[in-house]
Amino acid sequence: MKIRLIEPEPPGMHVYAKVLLPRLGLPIIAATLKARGHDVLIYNPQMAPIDWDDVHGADLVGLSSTTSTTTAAYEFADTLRARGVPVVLGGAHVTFMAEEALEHGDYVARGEGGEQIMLDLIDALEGGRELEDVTGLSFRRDGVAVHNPLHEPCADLDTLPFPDLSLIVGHEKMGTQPIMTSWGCPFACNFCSVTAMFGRKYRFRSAENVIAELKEKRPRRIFFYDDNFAANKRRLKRLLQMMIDEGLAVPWSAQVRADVVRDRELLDLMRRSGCEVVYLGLESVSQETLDHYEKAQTVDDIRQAIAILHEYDILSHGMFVLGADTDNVQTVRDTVTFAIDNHIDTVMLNILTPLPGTPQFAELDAAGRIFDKRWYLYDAHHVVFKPKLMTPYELQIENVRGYMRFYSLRAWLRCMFVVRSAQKSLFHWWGMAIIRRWRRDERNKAFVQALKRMWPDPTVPSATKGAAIHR
Ligand code: B12
Ligand code: SF4
Repeated sequence: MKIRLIEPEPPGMHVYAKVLLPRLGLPIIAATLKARGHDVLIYNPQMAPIDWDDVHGADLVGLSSTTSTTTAAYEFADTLRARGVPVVLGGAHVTFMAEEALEHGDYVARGEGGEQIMLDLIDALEGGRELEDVTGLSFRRDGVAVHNPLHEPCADLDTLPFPDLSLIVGHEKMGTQPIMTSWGCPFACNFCSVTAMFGRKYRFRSAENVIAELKEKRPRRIFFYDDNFAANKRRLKRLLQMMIDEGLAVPWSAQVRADVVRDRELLDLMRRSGCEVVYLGLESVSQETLDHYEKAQTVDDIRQAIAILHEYDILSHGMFVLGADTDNVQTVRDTVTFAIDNHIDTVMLNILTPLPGTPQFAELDAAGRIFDKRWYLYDAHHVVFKPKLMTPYELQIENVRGYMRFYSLRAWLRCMFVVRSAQKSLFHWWGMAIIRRWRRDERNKAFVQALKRMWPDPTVPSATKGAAIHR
């Protein structure tokens, strides 16, 4: 069968807008389908334009999206369906919004196990089984939505094929190789959809299996996609030691929690195996907010983590989430001051974004506090809900001001001439450019003005005021 897979481009200007990092769902699916003899290619418009003539000739098109890219995925699905090309949608957003997705695609793959769902769906389309027997699939039968039970979580990740990135058209442009060594996360932060999607049970590939992938791909630089790379420190130490022993140590980065610094032996191995940057889910510098997010982390943990990482010459990228019910304007300002004072190397000041499938979404939606459901705005750069202790407009402008303050010209000059770190200077330059372009963008200007019109008076508690912009 001729199958084409597409991951739409993220909308608008974003810190990660130009980062060539595909999600690994489609490359795993593509590897599986290719092994069964199917003609399969992946389009990722960030790497190369979509060849629509090619896609229109496919027997089946698979679209993968997150919440912010789902608007584009739906547009593609509408066009393809109008031409009679069968479409299946998958990914985190449609898993939790299957009824909505069925208005655009013929089928929806929910949860994990996308590779098996595709094989079973193809079998069903070829008459080998009923659609009702495709685990994890949603579809319409006589106009009525049918949601089959979900797949069991994959018990042995070593059984999955290595993601085949070479099937992405334009993959040669990728400098950093994405590698995922574990799925799921033992924590349960209430704004995060990882545990709803992949569960709280932390599952990992064997070190041998990861080493085999590294030997096959020989990456020059790695981004370990794990949600929490150091959730099991013993297994990570073994993996890193093997990377060193096998001559596979290359510059790498990964997402970890602040608690990674509690183990000096691990930090030493991280550095020796090539760790350059860690992405720290710091979330907040207000203890009240950290507790509200159920983060199981203290402000002191954060302070200590950054200082210790610097001792090991590892850059820290601090990811914050702003806009909790316990946050006010001052909290946002304090966060930026904290980041500057503690020399966090780079930051992301994510605006709290209620992602479908999370407890946060359920709570805010039930309270009628989500005023904008244009999904392309769900990129953590736009306020789409009513915060409790400030207006949406205040949160939005404080966020932009916070970025401007952190990524200031003065800070960049300091990186260049005082800290003298080429890498840090480059990241700062990038941060400065992005936030300025974000502000200049006409759609963003209009969005901010609309918030200002709706919530002109900051003294009125926002959770009780304002109507929906768009549904
Ligand atoms: C790597 C990563 C990134 C990278 C690259 C992301 C990219 N290209 O989109 C970077 C760092 C750039 C990034 C940025 C962001 N990310 Co991110 N990211 C991830 C991460 C850690 C791994 C993605 C991955 O490869 N997963 C592994 C593969 C196997 O999973 P998968 O692609 O979902 O595929 C499985 C199923 O979904 C299904 N499937 C998927 N597609 C399809 C299609 C078909 C046809 C079928 C049948 C099945 C199927 O099959 C697969 C399993 O078998 C995930 C967390 C996670 N564990 O997934 C978050 C995640 C995707 N990110 C998320 C978010 C919110 C963001 C940001 C908006 C905010 C932020 N955290 O900075 C930005 C957005 C950037 C932008 N420009 O839009 C959310 C998305 C949730 C949602 N509902 O949309 C996630 C799930 C994490 C979370 N906190 O909940 N991210
Ligand atoms: S934010 Fe990070 S630590 Fe919290 S549940 Fe999500 S992946 Fe786990």
